[in-house]
Amino acid sequence: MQLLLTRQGVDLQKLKCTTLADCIAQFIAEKNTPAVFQLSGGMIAFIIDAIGRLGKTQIINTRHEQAAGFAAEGSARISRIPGFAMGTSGPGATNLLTPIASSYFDSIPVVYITGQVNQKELRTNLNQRQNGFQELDICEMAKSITKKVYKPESAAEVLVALNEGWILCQEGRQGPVLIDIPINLQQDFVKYELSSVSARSIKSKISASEISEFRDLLSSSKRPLLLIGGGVRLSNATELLSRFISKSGIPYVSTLLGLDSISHVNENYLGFIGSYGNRWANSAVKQSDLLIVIGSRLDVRQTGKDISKFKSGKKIIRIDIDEHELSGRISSDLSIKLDASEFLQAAMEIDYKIDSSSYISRIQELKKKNPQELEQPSNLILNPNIVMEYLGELFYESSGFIIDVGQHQMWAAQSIQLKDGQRFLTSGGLGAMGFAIPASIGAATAGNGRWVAISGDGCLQLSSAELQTIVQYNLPIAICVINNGQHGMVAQFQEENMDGRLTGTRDGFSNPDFQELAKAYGFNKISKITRVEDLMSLKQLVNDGKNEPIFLEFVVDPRAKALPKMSVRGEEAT
Ligand SMILES: Cc1ncc(C[n+]2csc(CCOP(=O)(O)OP(=O)(O)O)c2C)c(N)n1
Ligand SMILES: [Mg+2]
Repeated sequence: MQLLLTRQGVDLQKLKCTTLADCIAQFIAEKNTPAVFQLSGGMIAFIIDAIGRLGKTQIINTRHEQAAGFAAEGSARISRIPGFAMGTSGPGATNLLTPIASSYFDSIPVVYITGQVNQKELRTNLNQRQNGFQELDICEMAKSITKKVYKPESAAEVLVALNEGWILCQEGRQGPVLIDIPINLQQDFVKYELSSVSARSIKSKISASEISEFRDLLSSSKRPLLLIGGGVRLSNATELLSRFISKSGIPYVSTLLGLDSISHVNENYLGFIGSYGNRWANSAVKQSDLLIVIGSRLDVRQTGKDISKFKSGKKIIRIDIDEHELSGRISSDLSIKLDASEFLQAAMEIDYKIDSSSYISRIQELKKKNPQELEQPSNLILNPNIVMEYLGELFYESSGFIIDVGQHQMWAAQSIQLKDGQRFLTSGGLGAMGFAIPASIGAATAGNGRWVAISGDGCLQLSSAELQTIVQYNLPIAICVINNGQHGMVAQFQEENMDGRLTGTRDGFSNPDFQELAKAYGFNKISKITRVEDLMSLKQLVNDGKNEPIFLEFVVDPRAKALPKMSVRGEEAT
């Protein structure tokens, strides 16, 4: 990238100069990101205008900056190209903080760009609260939830930040960067030429001693089990993993974020683990004598609070790209700091095959005896686990499911059987309500086919304005609202810990008429299901609305719970 800054008033055409805003637009266009997601505002308007004039990158206008950020995350997860989300200074920037945290915790590369007030308006005395209108130090606020924040002071520094930030968000453990650009710089004149810089490969190799220790642990194990986390998908190692599984014969279980890294239609798949995991999957972990954890940070939701119980009777091998995770709450017998695909490539070279059939059939037997839907009370009017199983079948041909946060999230993870390659996106580390609808907008912008957004009646109300975005861009998203008339997950927590008082979750909670809401936003394919017998009726509607927005509401029994649950009274986050 070459730079020539000039003063205003020169003949730009002659010098082949443009404004910095135009350079930013050009930079983004070269990166082929599926879209820029944004909500307008004066301090970002020059950049959005430049992107619009250039006409090479789609602009998706969301109804809230938080939605723009989640959409950029959804887009990045599907396209594997960093997403771009933008907002104006002040409230636009603070509205981006939640998705910034979400993409940080779930390691998704997103470039967030905020407009900032004119440099002349910036406060010089830090004891002064604010100088310019909507002036706010977003970099200071976002520092702890980004890989890096950039506060450029000149147009040249903006271009350096763009180039560096673009690379940084993708290398090593991925994550967001933030670039805060004062409005006066956006109008500076700059000469811009295509940059040839691309992401550096910082992958390392497994050492000979690590591989031999791994081999030794494997050969002395009778019941090895792979625990698959989100890192496998992030390192694009899903194919490699499935080859390693069939070559080695090792059975596997998955975390919430690992669910779409693995095949669900394989007898070696032993289910979804964790505090709301399938009973048989947690039993598989308990019975294993060697747990090989790939790309999972093993947080409390996965292990439960009692670490010694989780570790008991087994050796643990951990593979993670981030050494800070390896030295986190769960220590291991062998820890390998490596990208999952590098590890699996090395593992493929090992001559190893185990017959796990008796271990697998013991777990499959347990699954037959305790099917997921029987975890619920028997007299439910509409059992949510049955609804989820059915949604998996109904949307068998869809590109993926995007799930919100709450009981419905756990029911989906427990009961949807994903087809190979089908995606399952959810807000893992942050657990942010309101994620699913905007993230599905990003997914549908970046990937082909039908996308299914599963939201709760509580979560939907954090993002319902984005129904307009879905209809405006005619995105092929099927919204499935699981309506139990409450913030079910927190109500469950209250029932267990607060003698059944349901303040703010069922008491004092209300919903609009979702059918009328969908109609008002212009959905044409709308349906409401209250009985299990009516589920089949959706087939026709889904077929008829193949490429258009669909809105489905499932009224499930409020007595349904996210079960089984391993918990410690009052200490586990909902
Ligand atoms: C932004 C945000 N606020 C609060 C919470 C805490 N929380 C977790 S689940 C949940 C209830 C979600 O309600 P709903 O969407 O109806 O899902 P349900 O549990 O009923 O299936 C709440 C309030 C959160 N995770 N995120
Ligand atoms: Mg609910």
